[in-house]
Amino acid sequence: MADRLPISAEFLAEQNAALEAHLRADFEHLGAQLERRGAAIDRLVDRVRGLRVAIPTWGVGTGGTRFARFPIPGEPRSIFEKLEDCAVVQQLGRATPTVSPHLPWDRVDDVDALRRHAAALGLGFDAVNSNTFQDQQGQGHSYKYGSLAHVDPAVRAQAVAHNLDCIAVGERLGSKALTVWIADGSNFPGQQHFARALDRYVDAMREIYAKLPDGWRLFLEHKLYEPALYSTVVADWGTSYVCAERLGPRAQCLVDLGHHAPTVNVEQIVARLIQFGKLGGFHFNDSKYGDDDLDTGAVDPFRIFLVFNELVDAEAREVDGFDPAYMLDQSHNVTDPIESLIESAAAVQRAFVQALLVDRDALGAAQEANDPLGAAQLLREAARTDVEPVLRMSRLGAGGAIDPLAAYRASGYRARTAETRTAEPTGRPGIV
Ligand code: PSV
Ligand code: MN
Repeated sequence: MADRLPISAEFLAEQNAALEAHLRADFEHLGAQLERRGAAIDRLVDRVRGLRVAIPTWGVGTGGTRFARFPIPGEPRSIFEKLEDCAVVQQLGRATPTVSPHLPWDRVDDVDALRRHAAALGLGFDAVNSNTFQDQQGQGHSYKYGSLAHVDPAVRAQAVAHNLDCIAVGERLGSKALTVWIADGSNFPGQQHFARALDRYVDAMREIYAKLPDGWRLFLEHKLYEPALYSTVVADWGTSYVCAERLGPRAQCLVDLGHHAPTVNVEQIVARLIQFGKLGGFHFNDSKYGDDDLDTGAVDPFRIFLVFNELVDAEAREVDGFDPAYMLDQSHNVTDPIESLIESAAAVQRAFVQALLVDRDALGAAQEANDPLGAAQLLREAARTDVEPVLRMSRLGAGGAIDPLAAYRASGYRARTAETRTAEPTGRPGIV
């Protein structure tokens, strides 16, 4: 149980007391409106309370671009401090009880101490992310020309060993999945043999898959480009799907919303992966141009609503084995990351509740009757419903803040960490 939450319970109660009467009035009003549409508001509160989205440990540090990084005073210097910031997001927002660690960025000597530290802050661990896109100090071989798909078997062996180490650490942390994203690819036409590179990747992944502990899943994260700028080995969901299929039932595809060509229909990809039993999970973020890693829902909230429309549809149809893991993956270059993560977690919850409001029988009927506008209208009606009172009531009931962003700003948390976290960070999160 959490025994050292970063924000005091008294402060939180004061903040909520100032907002509760208005919330109750708004909630009652929305409840009456939704009732006319056949939806029970209390049920929506229960549903949103059951939704969990993991925070990426690297997301609590200020990110950067390849031009510069602008650190903020008080940002975390170690994984222990990162967890404290994650705990603030969870304490106020109550949607993010787990963190997704990245190794070796989060490597510590005493893994059990890390797990205890997290538990004391009310946090657990979600999927572990491996990192074979950077060279680490003392490493025998370079990843400059790739990792799991490298032409040299010694480099592949090193990358496999790193992934197995991630599993070993993850087991001690209580994780149940490994997410593998490789930067392997090429910058020049002809540089890499497309088929051989993919074969090498699958063979290396087989070695990792073979060592998955019971109850674990292996998530394959595809990405169209960057840092490789001509081709990447696992470029798209189709490649990811075929690889996951070859590996076996516990290998599934992870969809990072920013890892596609700008015009790709991501919600259809999600639907396809669900249909083929291969949707493992998400890295949520938003983008305008590429892998921008902007806050979830910041640019195009309708897109994440459409993704959740597919997820809720799958759940309603009780699709066999449907159990996606929800995680954020964002880079915060101009904001306090805690604020961005609070808002992004709320954006995920909002899209979920709005998708729950879609009248699925009516949608099915409109589809069968060839009524395009009627079908689109059903989605729009759900997406433009202001479900904020549902999110707020859910947080209040779960011990969080009615308005987590306002509570965070009033708490003075960052000013406090600026006083105590004075030395330079020992490591820094990646910027990819
Ligand atoms: C790659 O762009 C990615 O989305 C992968 O998930 C990495 O693990 C993460 O970003 C961290 O930089
Ligand atoms: Mn990602």
